Amino acid sequence: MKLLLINPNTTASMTHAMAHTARTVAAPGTVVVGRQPSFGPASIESHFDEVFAAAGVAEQVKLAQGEDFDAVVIACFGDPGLDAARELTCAPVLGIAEAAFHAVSFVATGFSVVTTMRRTCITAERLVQRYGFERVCRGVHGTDIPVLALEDGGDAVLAQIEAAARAALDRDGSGAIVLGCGGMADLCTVLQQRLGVPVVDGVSAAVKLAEALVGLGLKTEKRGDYAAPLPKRWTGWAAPLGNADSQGLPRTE
Ligand code: 2AL
Repeated sequence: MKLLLINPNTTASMTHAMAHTARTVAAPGTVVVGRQPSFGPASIESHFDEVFAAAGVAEQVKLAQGEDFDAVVIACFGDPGLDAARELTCAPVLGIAEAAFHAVSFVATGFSVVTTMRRTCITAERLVQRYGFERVCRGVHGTDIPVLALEDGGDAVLAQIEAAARAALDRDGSGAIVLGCGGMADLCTVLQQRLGVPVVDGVSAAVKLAEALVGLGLKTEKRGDYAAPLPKRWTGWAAPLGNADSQGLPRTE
């Protein structure tokens, strides 16, 4: 199967790192293509960042129409543009927060999220509510590590996340950790070894769940609100997004 992994921020090195993690867990027959929006913020750490990231995700899903992707993964923990992406394709679309919450609830009755900037905790808390995981999520914890500091953060960043995870497990009385940023994907294995509890990276979880959904032959429904958006005139810099053929939209690999 062919899987489109969209990094909603515009940092190409982070796209490559997450695509690498995705390929590590993917089944032998799964081809992972990593892309990011042609515009928008280098990292997503505010509501303002997030609205443009959501538009960038929609841009890339629209641009990929006709490429026959079997599944799409939105690899930012705020799941920006998830519903819009589902309108634009029949393939299953998974956000990494949603995928991580589902995966961890199979192996623990209570989990804690460890994320980046404290100001982004509200985004994860709202997603917990939106997806109905309030009874399983025992807490969301910020570390105030900027998203881009995760790249080449080395032992100091790893140690900070490990310490935050240990504190979260104690304080929340939870049995598992969810990593609250796509940029933490490559830390999952070592953290699981060190902490001795299940540690879920949403990128890996989303890839494996996407493979399962494709294996089940499930596609995004088109009878209801996930039907394609109605054609209409668009203006300004976003005008190409309104074109049926997506002309004028740059693809960024
Ligand atoms: C994220 C993420 O996963 N990627 C990004 O740029 N911002 N979310 C987060 N909570 O740090």
